[in-house]
Amino acid sequence: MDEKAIEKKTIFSGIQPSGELTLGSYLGAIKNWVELSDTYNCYYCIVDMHAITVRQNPSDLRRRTLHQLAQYIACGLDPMKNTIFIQSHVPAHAELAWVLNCYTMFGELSRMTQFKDKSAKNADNINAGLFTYPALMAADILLYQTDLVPVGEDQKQHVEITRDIAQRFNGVYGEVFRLPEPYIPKVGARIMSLTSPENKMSKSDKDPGGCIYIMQSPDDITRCFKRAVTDCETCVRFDPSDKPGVSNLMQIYSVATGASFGEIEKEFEGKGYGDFKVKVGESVVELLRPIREEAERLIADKTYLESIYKEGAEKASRASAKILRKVYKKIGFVER
Ligand code: AQP
Repeated sequence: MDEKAIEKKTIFSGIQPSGELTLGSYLGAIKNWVELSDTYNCYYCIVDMHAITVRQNPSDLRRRTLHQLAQYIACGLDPMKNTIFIQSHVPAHAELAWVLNCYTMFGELSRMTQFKDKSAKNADNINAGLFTYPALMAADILLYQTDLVPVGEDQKQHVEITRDIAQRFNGVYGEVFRLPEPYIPKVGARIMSLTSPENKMSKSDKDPGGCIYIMQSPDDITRCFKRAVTDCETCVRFDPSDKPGVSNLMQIYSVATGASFGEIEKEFEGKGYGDFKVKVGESVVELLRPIREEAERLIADKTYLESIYKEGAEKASRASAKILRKVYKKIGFVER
């Protein structure tokens, strides 16, 4: 690592391979990660251990994990500049998570929105991992002395509980962990489903029309946008509470083209939603085309992907070993 990298602030973020990456994963997370790569010392993880809080088919999970790595790189994350790795390859995550479990309160876990949402969706499998995942997430973040965690609006609560756990631990043992801050993008922070715009666009959504996937064909993308839910007016105006469907499409168009909401309203003044939806679809097709093509090329190159995730795991293991050793010493474990 060069000296400049040591001085840079640290960023950690991750995505679960719980489904194919969506336009929401790209605009709400990865696109911003790429922009942060030059300024920060970045750890970008594929959090496969989080994914198993919901039952996964093993071969799908393995395939999606590798595809996700290829898509990270295809989206512009340079493995030479960033540490890109698979969570289960760095055992320190599981080790610190167990310790932090013992500093996390039942009451605060019960208040987590994601636990409530996921246990409602998976009523037949409300397992302990689904409940205690915030301790694993806190471990992910705190292991690297992270300064900033780029997340979508919905994930802010996770950074808050991480800070609470870190503060509790520091309160007992002194300044061990750095307190991270959430870093939320202004636009793209919450991309909604195209068919039910009151819900977030989610990888594990059962409604295929609501989601746009990074690897989806241009024809499918165009079709999904043509069917996107709008409202009974014909006016393209940004108003998320009154016009959630149109506002979501405007947000997507804005991130895809760089146009402001004012410019978009002007562009579609007096035109119907038909034109608008076609234009948004076209912008997304062009945005995703180079990413899909590059990801397809990388997916075919298994040796390259293996070299990246092995090197990433080595770098992440080296970086996290120090803090784990310190934690074990502080709590009174005998040194190995
Ligand atoms: N629709 C979205 N809009 C903005 N940001 C989003 N993110 C995900 N969906 C959107 C951001 O991506 C990061 C990683 O998320 P994750 O995969 O670890 O978990 P998630 O938020 O639970 O994503 P999904 O797609 O909804 O997964 P499932 O369906 O498995 O629960 C986060 O920074 C998130 O904000």
